[in-house]
Amino acid sequence: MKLTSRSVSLVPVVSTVAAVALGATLVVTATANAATTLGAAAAQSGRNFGTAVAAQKLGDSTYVNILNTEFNSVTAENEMKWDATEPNRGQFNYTSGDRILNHALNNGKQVRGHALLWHQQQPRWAQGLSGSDLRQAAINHVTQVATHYRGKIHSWDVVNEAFADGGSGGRRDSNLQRTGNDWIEAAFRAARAADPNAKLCYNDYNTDGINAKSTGIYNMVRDFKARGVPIDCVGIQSHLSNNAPSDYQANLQRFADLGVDVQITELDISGSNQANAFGAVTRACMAVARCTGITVWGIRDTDSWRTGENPLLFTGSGAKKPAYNQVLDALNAGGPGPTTTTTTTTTTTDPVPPGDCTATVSLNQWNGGFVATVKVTAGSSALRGWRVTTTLSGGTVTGSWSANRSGTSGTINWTNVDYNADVPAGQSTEFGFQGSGSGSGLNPTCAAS
Ligand code: 9MR
Repeated sequence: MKLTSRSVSLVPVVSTVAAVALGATLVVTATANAATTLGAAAAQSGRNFGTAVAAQKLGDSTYVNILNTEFNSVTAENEMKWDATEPNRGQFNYTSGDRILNHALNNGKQVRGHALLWHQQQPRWAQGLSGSDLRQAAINHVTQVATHYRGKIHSWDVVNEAFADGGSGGRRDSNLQRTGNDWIEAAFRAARAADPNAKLCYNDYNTDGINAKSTGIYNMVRDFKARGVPIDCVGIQSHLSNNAPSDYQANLQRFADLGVDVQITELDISGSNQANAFGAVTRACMAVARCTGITVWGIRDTDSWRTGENPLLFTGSGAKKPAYNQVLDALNAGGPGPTTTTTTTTTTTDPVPPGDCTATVSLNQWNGGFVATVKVTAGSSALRGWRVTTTLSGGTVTGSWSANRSGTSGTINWTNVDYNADVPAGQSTEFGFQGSGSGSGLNPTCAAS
């Protein structure tokens, strides 16, 4: 017998470790301990503290020193956006995004991916598209970029800023919105299929308190959870002036209560009350067990997009500001950490004859295109390879992931790739594909191979 378990990152100071039994949940309680950097202080409760990073600043030694010392998470400020990663349709450029990613990973930091779909910073070619052509291009973009970064991104902002400001609580008009209200869930399904281990977030601004916009998003997340649309986290950007709203913590908590993580994703605060406000925001996150991290939107005041407002934690010359000390103290004061869980799975190394399997499909169809996610589930014994057959009545497959395929229309055979051949008894793996036209009639069947 061999035991396999998913890796789990434990907080450095552990006071209580519950006994672990097969199939049990490991609950780790963290005790706060005075740490001297933001990242280390946040890590005491299992959280991260990150910053937005601009690739062109990675040659600036003051910048890089602070980055490497203080932060344990990194978000690319612009380099993973649509205009940067797909400047021409179907031609991808990951040079700057990879530079940030590699710097982060080589220095032991997590990476937040930002942002797969957004109405801003679209390449010119996408701005000129509409309808099913745009939908197809957008879903392909999600699939390609999430596949490129597969396994390396902690959390993706899958969709950014899709809700309207003001009192409507509804969606913002945009070329993406005009492809149909289901564009957000189509994006989340495609992202999940392309990178099953990344946490998938919806990210927005002016959502810091309980207001019409944040309530619109809250209702969408509740609906997604109810219908099984894959969503793991909500990003509250938190571009603030002087104060967080008084119901900031309550707003974080109501999202957490839906069963998603909450992340503060783009924090910056202008005004004379800046230091206190930074402290208050940090304490609010620490008080919400599922508030798993805080990212500030730049390192020094001179790095900020809010020119002249000095809304960050370090001065232009790299000195720590009073706001820095408030944040550090709040992180060190602790709070309920995110509950750390691990799932322990038993497999056997004994030779097992190939078992039966079943395949089910989840189809996301819109006018002119579709994304299909196929779940392959092993029967009473493990699979050592599998083959799924689908039949498309009319559509054409234009892209696929996590499986080899025999063709693009009619009856298609799909076989495992190297990393998903082995499926333990009773467990599942997924592959997916997108296409133009109708995805109806797929009727997947599965056989061990
Ligand atoms: O900080 C980013 C700035 O360098 C870009 O010019 C700008 C383009 O729209 O985007 C800024 O970052 C935004 C982020 O991607 C999404 N939320 C709002 C941020 C500030 O505008």
